[in-house]
Amino acid sequence: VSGERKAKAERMFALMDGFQKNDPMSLQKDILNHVEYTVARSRFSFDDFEAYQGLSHSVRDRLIERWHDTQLHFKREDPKRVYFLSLEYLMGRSLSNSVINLGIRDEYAEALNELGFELEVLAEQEGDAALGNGGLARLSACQLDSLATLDYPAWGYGLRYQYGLFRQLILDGFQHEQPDYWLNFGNPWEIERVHVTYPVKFYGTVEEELVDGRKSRVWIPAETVEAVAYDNPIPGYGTRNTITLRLWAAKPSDHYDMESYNTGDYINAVVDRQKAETISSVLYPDDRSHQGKELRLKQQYFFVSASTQDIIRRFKDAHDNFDEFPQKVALQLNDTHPSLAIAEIMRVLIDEENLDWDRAWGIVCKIFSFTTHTVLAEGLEKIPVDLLGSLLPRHLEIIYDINFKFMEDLKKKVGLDYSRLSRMSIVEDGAVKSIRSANLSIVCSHTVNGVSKVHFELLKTKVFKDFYELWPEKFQYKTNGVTQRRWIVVSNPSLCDLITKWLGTEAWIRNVDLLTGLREYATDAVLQQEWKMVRRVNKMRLAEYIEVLSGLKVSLDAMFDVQIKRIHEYKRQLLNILGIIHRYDCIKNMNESDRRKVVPRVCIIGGKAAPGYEIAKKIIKLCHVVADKINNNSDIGDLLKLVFIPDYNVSVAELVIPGADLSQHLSTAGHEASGTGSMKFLMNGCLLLATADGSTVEIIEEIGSENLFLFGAKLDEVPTLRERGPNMKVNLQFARVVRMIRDGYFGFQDYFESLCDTVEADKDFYLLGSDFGSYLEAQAAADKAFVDQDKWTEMSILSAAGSGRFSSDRTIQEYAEKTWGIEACRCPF
Ligand code: Z2T
Repeated sequence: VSGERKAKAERMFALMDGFQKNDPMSLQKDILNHVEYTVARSRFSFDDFEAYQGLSHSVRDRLIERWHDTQLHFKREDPKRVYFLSLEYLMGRSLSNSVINLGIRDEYAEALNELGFELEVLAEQEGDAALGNGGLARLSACQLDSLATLDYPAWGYGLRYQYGLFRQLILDGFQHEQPDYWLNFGNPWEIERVHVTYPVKFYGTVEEELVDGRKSRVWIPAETVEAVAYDNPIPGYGTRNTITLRLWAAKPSDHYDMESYNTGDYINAVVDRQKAETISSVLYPDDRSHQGKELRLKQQYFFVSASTQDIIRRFKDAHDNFDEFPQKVALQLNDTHPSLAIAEIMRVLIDEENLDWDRAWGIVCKIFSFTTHTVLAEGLEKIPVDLLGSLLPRHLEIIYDINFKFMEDLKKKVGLDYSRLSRMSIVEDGAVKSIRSANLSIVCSHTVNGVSKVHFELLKTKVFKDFYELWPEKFQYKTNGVTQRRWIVVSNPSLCDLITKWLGTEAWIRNVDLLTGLREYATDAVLQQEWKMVRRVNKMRLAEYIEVLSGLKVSLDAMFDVQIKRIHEYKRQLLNILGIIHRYDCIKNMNESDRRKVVPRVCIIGGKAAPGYEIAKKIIKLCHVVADKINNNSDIGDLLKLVFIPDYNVSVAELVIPGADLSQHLSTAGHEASGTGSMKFLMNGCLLLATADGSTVEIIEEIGSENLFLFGAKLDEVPTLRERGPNMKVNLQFARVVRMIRDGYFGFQDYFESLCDTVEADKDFYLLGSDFGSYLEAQAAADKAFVDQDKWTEMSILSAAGSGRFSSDRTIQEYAEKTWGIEACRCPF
């Protein structure tokens, strides 16, 4: 048999042309073939979108080739693997990133030119894959890029939502949500795996049964849904390694509810079956707190069950003793969203693989690591016990058992300190009895990671204080990072070329620490000149975008001042807008000679509000009414403009970030766990105006406080400022701008009342009032610095030069070494 198989393999190999060729001529042929046969358009007549389709299929072929080789290599080597479990990924577009990571961008660009197309133009045809909300989801995408680039044997698992994050439509200044049915135009970057499917079960009961003379608990589920795998190849840069992001879609199961077929109600039975697909149909658009929704819980378990079945199947392909599981498998929980995986692995090991509790528990405790992304209490997930008990009765039992044993252990260690015991319990006995996902994750993981130094301090002293005191060795942090491939090479090609030219090497694209080499040229007049040119061209692109969006013409000499991120009270977009109103008010009251000294600004704000978050939606409307007032005032002219960029997403970020002079990161100290937007701006040489929160504290360690504009209350001042209550010395300027809104200066007087209430002296939880003075000072310092363009450029160069530590390559390497215990497994060329 083996001789026969070998002969067959040789015959197959002979039929292959060898590897795909990447010279421009072969690429052209290939693109045209895909236009003709895959897209089924005539090669003599196709438009930009069809050209994009042909092109992306040709790129896809090249991805698949490397992906096969990588997967085969992993299989042969059988290294310890890491499985990254995340309910959200914000991948954005794939075309440019893929051709760059494959190392054939120039070849494709040349091939397309001869066909009369431009790579950059075709890349714009692609829609964003927006299967996530914000920072957490984009972080997952950056980390996949680093996992592939650093040759780690890694898999990403996620859900293939049919509707990604809603599109934001602004009508009359109000946010409206539109469904993002992103698969409408096809998705060339995924490979449907019709044979990689797993049944996922729900509901039913748990019964006591005798199995081999032993009493055991058996779950008898009532409903089955099928999970189908869609594989998305993730290419590394400067390596052949191409890893997998496997996304699950829900399909009706073949064994679904056979009974109703015999009752004669065929049509309704089919319609009912189809409901299975709703599980993976839509992404929840709240970036914090999803509380107690059955569909959400179903999504989480559907995801967890399919992924763990796949992981266990892969393990069993090569091993038959589960005690080896921890040597071969690391499971990373991206926040608590996939934390049901803990109970699921326990259940499979005990109920299906017949391990006893202690052996199963010993394994589970060695494989899970958990990263938490928030400091806000409302960000901590809770699952109502009633809901869990009805959807997953056996899992609830297992979680109760874990908790029982944990509580018994804890009593031995801390005694009968009931308030502590109840704080640490996995089960919360409140008005609604519920499971605390974070407690479950901490108890069952070997490592708990924070996402920045500040976040780590807060975890130890506040959020998870009790747990830290019990298990200090479990707690670590890995400062977040972003991938320089997407955030410089893809999105800012001219800066990329400039950096390569001055460093004399492209090596920084894989080793971003080399960027420090720019420091010695920070005052070099030639570099400064070239740096300014690159920045100006990027500002021009952004200005064109703004004009197309809003009809507004903005001056390239103005400072482009940007705040883009999800809209949240703690992120304080309101502080930004109040600052803009103040600036407007000042300019209006100036005499001619003072006006000449004003540094012109274009203020740019963008971001989505969760659909049910009323205050956030009011902030968006406020931004629009203020913009109307300012932009249409001839007294103000080019001195101040305000633009709201609608439908902020990854591809908009790629355009906006390279064109920003100044970016704002205004969270009240102690509220932004990390913040990764600031890192992208930093890499692109944009200066930051920020509070001492999250990642900013570590950015200062790298570039020095003289190279950014820091303001606001410090972490340790926040509690006292809050306790002090109504501030007696309310900042007069602050009171004045809030009053302007209250008095109806911008219209919509009643509508903004509740928004203004949130910052009244006795309610101002996020301390806008107390930080306002210091905010204005920082803004004035930024104005002053901008006047000296050479100095500004030096600061800009030093920002980019100091951004190396904020590469996700560094983050992932730390995870691999200190948390997962995995090693690189590089596919030979
Ligand atoms: C999210 O994007 C973040 C935290 C969450 O906590 C949820 C979501 Cl959707 C549950 C963000 C943090 O706010 C941000 O500071 C951090 O940089 C990012 O995660 C990645 O760690």
